Amino acid sequence: MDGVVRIERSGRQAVRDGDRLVAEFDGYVKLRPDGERYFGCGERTAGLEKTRTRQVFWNVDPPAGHTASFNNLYTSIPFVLCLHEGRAHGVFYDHPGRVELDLAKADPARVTVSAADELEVSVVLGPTPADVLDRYTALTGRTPMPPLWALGNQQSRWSYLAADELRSVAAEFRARAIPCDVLYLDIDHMDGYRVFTWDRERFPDPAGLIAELRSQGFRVVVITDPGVKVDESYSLYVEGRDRGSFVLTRDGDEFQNVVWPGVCAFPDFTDPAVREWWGDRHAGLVDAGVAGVWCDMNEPALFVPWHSTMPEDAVHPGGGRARLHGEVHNAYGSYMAQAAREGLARLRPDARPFVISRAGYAGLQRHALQWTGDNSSWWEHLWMSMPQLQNLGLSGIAWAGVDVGGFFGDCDGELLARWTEFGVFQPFCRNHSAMETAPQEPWAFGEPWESVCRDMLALRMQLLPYLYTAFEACHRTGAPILRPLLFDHPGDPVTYTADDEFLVGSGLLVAPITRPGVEHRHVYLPAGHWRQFWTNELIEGPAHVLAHAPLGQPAIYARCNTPIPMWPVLPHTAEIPASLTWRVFVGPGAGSSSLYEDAGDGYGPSCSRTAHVERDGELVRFSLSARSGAFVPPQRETFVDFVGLDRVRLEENGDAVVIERVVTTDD
Ligand code: MIG
Repeated sequence: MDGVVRIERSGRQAVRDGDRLVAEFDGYVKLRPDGERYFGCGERTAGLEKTRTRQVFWNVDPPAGHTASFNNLYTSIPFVLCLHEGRAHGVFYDHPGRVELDLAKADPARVTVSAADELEVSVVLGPTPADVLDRYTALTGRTPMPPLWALGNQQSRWSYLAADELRSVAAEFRARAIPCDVLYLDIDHMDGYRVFTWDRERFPDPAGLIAELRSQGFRVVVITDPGVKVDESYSLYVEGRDRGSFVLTRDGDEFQNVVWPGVCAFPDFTDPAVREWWGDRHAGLVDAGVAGVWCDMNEPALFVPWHSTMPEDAVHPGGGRARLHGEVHNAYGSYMAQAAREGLARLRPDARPFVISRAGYAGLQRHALQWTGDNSSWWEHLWMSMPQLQNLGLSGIAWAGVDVGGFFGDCDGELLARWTEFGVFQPFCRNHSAMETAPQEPWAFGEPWESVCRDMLALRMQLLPYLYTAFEACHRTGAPILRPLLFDHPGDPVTYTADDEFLVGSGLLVAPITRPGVEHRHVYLPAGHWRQFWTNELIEGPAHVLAHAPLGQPAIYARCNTPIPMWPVLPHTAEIPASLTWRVFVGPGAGSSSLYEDAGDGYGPSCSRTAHVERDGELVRFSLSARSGAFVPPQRETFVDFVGLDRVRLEENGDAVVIERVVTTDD
């Protein structure tokens, strides 16, 4: 593949990009030039930078309370983004079994890899991080375009226990005017935890309930687990056994272990025929109107011993080429997500599938979004979410999010409010919490916290055209949506450690507060002109600033002259916005951004436009290119909001428009 260079198992090898030396290898040992720095490595609890660390790639369901000392969690993406003298390249250590990397920890001059079985090592050329991600996702797969509703706010709980409880959660969102698009049903909606079934006492009429919620603008997503209850009266088990669809022990018996339903068998998702069977078994959920599925426990997680996974000598018959579990372990979760996605695509061909997965391997982004599992309602975990998502984004998993408010432990009002200030900028924005913890819906702690959550979720709704456009760019080029500053500023080493702030697209920089009782924090603004989102204060980067971020006004900075397309606040995404506003933070120089639109689901036509802003002395010129593409957005008013100056209604019909304004302020 273009721009991807395979490394040989032995011998000296120099990787070049034209005349430039990119990397040198001695077999699979990467020779580290002085000053080279490492990032990526997927889902990690510690900071952004991975230089001089050891990384383990082996999917587990880790014990509660992930700390910085945890290494491997639920997914494994053995991909390293390397930066040296402002230029980037990637190294992909492709093997779905256990992989360990020593990123110049043992020896500052070497990066070494160990893996039990054959692996393929490839260098992905840059020279920018954007080039690397483009090539890496061309190799491992792109994030599909999500349905628009999946960008809306989502609410979950382990568990909403009955139909009426779900109805009342839905009613609270609408009564309190807090935007929400999606509600979740966790494992208690099932009959004795049997996947693809319903507990008919708690949910007597799933289709009726889902239709009713749909009429109020909610979609319903349900959980699925890989463990299939061993039960002669459960058709999924009997079918799977009779078809030989389950993983075996080394002696050829059905491999069994305990999960939620009791003793279970586990589908061999490495077998395409098993994936097809499993995918088709989503028919009942689809018929009931379920909008998407949530694949949990797919490391796979087992209860005996507690928090263990499948033994490495379990056998995946694989539909022909049998493999030991140890050889394919990290891919098990991806294969389950693939089965779900392909099943949903077959069952509902006109809709974009929605699959969320906890476990997976490099390339998971083709099949599912990833949420980062069981975090805790701790300030430390709010902080941790930032590098975690930034590293996932640098590893191809751009569509991701952590449980807003934290999963384990009791959240409180201030933590939820601050977490929501951060959470609305996640590509996947879902509040979820564990059984027996304090309720954590946006209104759970009363005022002033509820209003902060409402305002922030309203801001997310306003930003959806901007976010959707970033998703489309990601889908096309692999560019992360929530990204570290270094993605856009690789020549600035200060950004390499700035992991408690991040960019959303390239137009917005967000620096959340992650400590209680604190209203100020340090923010680094890289080169360029920035404006404080709430006060419009102009700051020229690079600069270290002390941001004042009282509750409800998190530190957000807009890159000047990068117009942000915004909607009015809607209760959910099925409502048609009556207007589109280009919010322009005017500053010296020029800039541009774009707007991508389509029907929000399906595979029909799309359209896009580019907005360009230029400041020329006292004049600021805003120009919008003609609409290109066949999609025609619904009738609406268009405004240009020159923040701090003037809000103008734009007469336009899809043709190119230019407007000019005189800037009266000094800055
Ligand atoms: O053993 O389905 O990470 O989000 O609520 C726990 C119950 C199983 C773990 C998931 C979590 C979910 C929970 N699950």
